[in-house]
Amino acid sequence: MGVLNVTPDSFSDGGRFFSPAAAVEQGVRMAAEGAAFIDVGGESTRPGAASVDAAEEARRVLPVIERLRTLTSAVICVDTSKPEVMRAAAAAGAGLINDVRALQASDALEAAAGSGCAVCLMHMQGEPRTMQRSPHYGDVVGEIRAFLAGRVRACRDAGMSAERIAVDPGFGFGKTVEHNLQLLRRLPEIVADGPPVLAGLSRKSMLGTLTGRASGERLAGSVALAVIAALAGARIIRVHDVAATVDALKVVAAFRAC
Ligand code: 9MG
Repeated sequence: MGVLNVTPDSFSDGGRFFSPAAAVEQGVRMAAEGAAFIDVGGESTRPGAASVDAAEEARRVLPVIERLRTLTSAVICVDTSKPEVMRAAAAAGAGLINDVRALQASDALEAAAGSGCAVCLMHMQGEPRTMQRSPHYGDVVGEIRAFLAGRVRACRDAGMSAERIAVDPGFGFGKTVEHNLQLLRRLPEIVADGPPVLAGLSRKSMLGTLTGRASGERLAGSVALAVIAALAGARIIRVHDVAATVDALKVVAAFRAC
């Protein structure tokens, strides 16, 4: 899954793809590099980012989704928590709703269920603005598994078939580096719960801690984390650097097949 931030302020590529033309070009490039999904977001979820209303978010993402839908065969995803944006994005051709709030906003579950889209339900402790202040868990893996199971149940109760649902432990969303590493090591337990698992680790701040590198210099670390996540059973890897990750995942696939 290629990351396409149509925002002025995302943590690693803020502003680069803010114009629709630049965003579409980048989406087409990522699809050509092998991305099966393009995740289009109009509001940054980095700690401290400004919030955006639904009308502005829709204004940013809808033209990009509509255009990419006609130019690539990749599934176009909308990265949003807002029901209005979910409905409009589905009408514009999005096939997957990626919600870092796991459809907990008012009316989001109904909007997603009625859209016909697949969904990705992510775990987050707290809210983006404050989530990294003092994340705390008794048992990080157990708590996240229980949360995701509850959200999958809510989606099933709202009428979604199991094939429409993926889950994501939410690396970096209200987690310390130690939490992230524990989640990665014990990812097979989350995979064993059933729904396909998405892992988003690309360029995240844990790599700053582990390597000392700035966000634009984290390619090697991001690919290493993608390989670990894939070997642990993650089915979708959300990344900024598609070409390098696809090469690495081809190696993983060959290794697993032999
Ligand atoms: C929008 N977004 C930013 N990071 C993410 C992650 O790790 N997973 C998912 N599903 N979405 C994310």
